[in-house]
Amino acid sequence: MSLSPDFLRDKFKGAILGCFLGDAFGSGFEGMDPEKARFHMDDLSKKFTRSYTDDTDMTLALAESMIQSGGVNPEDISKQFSLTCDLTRGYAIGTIKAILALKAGMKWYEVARIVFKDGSFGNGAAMRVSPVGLFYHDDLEGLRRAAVEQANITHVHPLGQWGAVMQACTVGLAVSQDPEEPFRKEQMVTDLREILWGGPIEYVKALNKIEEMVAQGKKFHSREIVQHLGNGVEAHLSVPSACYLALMHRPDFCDAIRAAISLGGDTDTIAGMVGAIVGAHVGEKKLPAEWIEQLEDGARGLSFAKNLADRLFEAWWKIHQTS
Ligand code: F2R
Ligand code: MG
Ligand code: MG
Repeated sequence: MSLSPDFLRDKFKGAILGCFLGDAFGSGFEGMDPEKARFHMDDLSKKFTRSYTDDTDMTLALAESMIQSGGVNPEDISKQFSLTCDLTRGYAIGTIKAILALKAGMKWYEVARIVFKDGSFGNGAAMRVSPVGLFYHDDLEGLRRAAVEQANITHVHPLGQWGAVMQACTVGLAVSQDPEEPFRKEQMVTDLREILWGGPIEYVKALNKIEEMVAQGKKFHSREIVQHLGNGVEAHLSVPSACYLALMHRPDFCDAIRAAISLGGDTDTIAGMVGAIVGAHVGEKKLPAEWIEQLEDGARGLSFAKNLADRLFEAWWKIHQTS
């Protein structure tokens, strides 16, 4: 499959804005139980400025560093985190402490066990990883390495690392797919299984469950999705749900985000991950304009994010034109 450079650029923008949209529209529901989240679903059609949280904040920081470095460089990423991450944007404790330590001058390889001695299995490394999925979409082995390397700054627990691998890979596979061609969900699960080979059993079990659910051909109710795949802040209880929802609901972006929010729990993060995957599949032009116009602008808002996605594509293109 060969996609035109213009379409690939549109897909890079689709993934970054898709994450921004899912995060900003999902954040008002974070921590609700599924029934309450579904009850408030009409709030999505109200119009007001929607702010982003840590999910987008870290995604933008990671993309910025990758543009500067031409790929993943943990030392540079940690500098970027300490420079631009805004800890007032709903960060969780493990990542807050790691970034504060970076700001205080500790090295990137010293900060990931400050709060949790075995490392964090939160979904923080997965929620920010879409730039890796974009940049390495044509090199899945490189993608796996890069996803773990960027995770290691804050999330050295295998569940945290491999959650980032699963999310990055799903974004990467979505970039490579032509949305005009028939979408083979089963093939996507097979590809994911291959890349997650050797990882924690939790992801193998989740993929088996996703395969079983996909094979039934119906869209499961949110209650069943939570029961089978989770809606938590833990990477292994949120990344599989995001992956399943994106597989089942693409190419309808709004439908996919609504389904993610209706799970309750970690809604900004699951919707952000779903948004990145579906956005990578369909591209920016297919994202809902009436939702995009509600996103906050300003120093690191909508215009900044669009420009950054463009520059990430340029950085990728520069390497691929000359290789
Ligand atoms: N922080 C939140 N939500 C809280 C409410 C925010 C509020 N609305 C506000 O505005 O202030 N959301 C964000 O955090 C999640 C990503 O978390 P991350 O970056 O992985 O952080 P952390 O602390 O490393 O892990 C999250 C929690 O998971 C549990 N945990 C992780 N590893 C553990 C271990 N080894 N042992 C025990 N527990 C572990 C802890 O409860 C961590 O705090 C996203 O939802 C993002 O949106
Ligand atoms: Mg958040
Ligand atoms: Mg969250």
